[in-house]
Amino acid sequence: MSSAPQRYTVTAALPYANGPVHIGHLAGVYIPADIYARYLRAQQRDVKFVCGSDEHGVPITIRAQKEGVTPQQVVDKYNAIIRDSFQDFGISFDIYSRTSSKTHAEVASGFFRKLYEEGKFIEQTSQQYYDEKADQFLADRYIVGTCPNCGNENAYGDQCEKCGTSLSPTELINPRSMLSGNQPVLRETKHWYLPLDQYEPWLREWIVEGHKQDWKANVYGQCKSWIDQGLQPRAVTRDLDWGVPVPVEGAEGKVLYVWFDAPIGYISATKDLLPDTWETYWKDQGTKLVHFIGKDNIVFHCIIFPAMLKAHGDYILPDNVPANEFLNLEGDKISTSRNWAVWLHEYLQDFPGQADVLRYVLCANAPENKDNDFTWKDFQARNNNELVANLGNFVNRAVVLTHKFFEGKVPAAVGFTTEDEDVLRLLQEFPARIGELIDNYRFRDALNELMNLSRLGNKYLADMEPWKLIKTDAARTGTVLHVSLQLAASLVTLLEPFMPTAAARLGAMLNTEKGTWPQAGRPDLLAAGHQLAEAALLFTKIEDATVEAQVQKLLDTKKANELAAAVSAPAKDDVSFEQFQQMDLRIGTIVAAEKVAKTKKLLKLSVDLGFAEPRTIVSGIAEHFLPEALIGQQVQVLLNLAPREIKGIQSQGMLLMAENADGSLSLMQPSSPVRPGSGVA
Ligand code: B3M
Ligand code: ZN
Repeated sequence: MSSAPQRYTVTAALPYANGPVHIGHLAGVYIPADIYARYLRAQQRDVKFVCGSDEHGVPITIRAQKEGVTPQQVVDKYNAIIRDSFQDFGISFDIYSRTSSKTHAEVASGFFRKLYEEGKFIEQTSQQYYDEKADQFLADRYIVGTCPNCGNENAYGDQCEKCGTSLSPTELINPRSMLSGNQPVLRETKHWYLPLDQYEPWLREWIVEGHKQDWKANVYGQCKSWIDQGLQPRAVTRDLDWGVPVPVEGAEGKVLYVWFDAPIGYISATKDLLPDTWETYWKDQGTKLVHFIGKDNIVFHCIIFPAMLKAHGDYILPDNVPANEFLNLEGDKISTSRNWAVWLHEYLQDFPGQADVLRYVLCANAPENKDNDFTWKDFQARNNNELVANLGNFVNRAVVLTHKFFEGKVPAAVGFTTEDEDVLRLLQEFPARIGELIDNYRFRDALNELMNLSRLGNKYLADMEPWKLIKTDAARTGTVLHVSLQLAASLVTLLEPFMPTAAARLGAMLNTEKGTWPQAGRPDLLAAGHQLAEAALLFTKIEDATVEAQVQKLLDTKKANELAAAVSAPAKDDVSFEQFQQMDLRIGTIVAAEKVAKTKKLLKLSVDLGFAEPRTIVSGIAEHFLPEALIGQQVQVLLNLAPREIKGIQSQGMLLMAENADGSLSLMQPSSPVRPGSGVA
């Protein structure tokens, strides 16, 4: 791009107000979007950063049903939680709106009506799934079944979350209702469709030919494969009672499809923010529109919403949609239903005041081009080795030494050596280099460059050794600290998009404010004689015990999930009392145990059952118990199981074990020892 756009509209996906937000949301969408918006502001560009809660659709009504409350109560509750989390993590929206707002209802129905009146929809009556027990049509997520593409048994009626394919309910194999679990029936209903097939040639030209170079490969690839598969008309209305009512005659009981109204939410949020001038941010060709989203939203933002905007005719189109891939947690897919997540509000309870550390780690490890894994070990290592040992250490040394040797006043520079000049020259290159990476949505690389600046500072201090130099040359020491403090002052501005709180604290320490992006990198940001404030640590070390507690929390979650998932095996057929009495159940004491050679699972046991000789029993428990740990233990035995030969050994009976959900085994023992051979009845 040759010249900068006149203004920017930056959007971040509207989170469903059906649950709190977690690190996956932050890493995928909100941190990159926030870095971008803050950077543009530092460049003094005209930018509006808009977001809000997505409060319609089946995700909300299903949650309400689960919690036994109304949809309105659900969205009120989670909108507040989400809004607070974003604020606590410094996500600097110019507005955080809600799709339940009055403005949104007007904008969304106005949008629909215009398309309706201009004949841009097709009206179609079709057979759709209906739950006769619940007396309701089953839209989108009310219907689950097997994905025809990947075999996932819990694919939704609108999308398979496993493979990302967008589906229509009738494509599901073995469909079942989320409301009753029943198999639904087909019933006739009328809906309005956006004929995406008609937009296919245009989409091909706009994306496949027009954005091959500048859209991320993961985004471009998904779009191309969509278009190559051929686009179908897509219903934009639903039989539901929660949402924006369809504003035309004969549409009673129908609402706009949530994916029709939600992206319009970006427009209504802008209108809420700027009632008089919002249109320039959506209709003026000088505006650059950028959508930050996760990869599961690509089709909606790159194909469907642009087709809606195009059909409408008045709007600009997204210039870029820098979608991220997914962040996993400790090797497993993040999942709300399995509680496999680090929730933002919980993180802040455990790490108060450390939002920036998470911002840093999630950006440094962002799933920009492929799925990535968050681990607590990596979190700790990045904090301790990068934030504390590199960035924190550099600014701390510069400020502390200035206090120690120069009463906290920036010393004057008295003649630069080539080393000083090199550092100052390199410093001046950083803003443009970091900025270019951000302009190209390469936030990880940009952050790494930023850290290179403090690495440069650390190396300079280590080479110059001002703590030694002071003994022989105070003036030269002053120059070294002068140079170091210029680097630190630049960091106030350059750090701000990534870690706004740390940047503000650094600014307070240096008694200076952040400047504009182009000003950063100047070698004279702090004048000689400028008084610094007290030194304070920007970051603190995270101890092993702290992250181990987080890992333990996840292990507990895993255990709880396994137990919850374990359903008791169905009961077997009845037996008569006589049949039961035929079984000779006894308590025995294990007197010898050894592994059966060349097997993994088998132990050969000698069990004292009160007879003259112990009985030999072969049991498949070698993976669960050490032989020596079994000796002396009492166990329950089925004595009269017909003898069998196992690996050449006569086994005369069977040990009875309790089997846990996770497959582990426990011995069945009397609560106090009994005489070997005692009967069980
Ligand atoms: N609420 C889906 C999601 O939270 C959806 C995004 C809407 S963006 C217009 O992933
Ligand atoms: Zn699938």
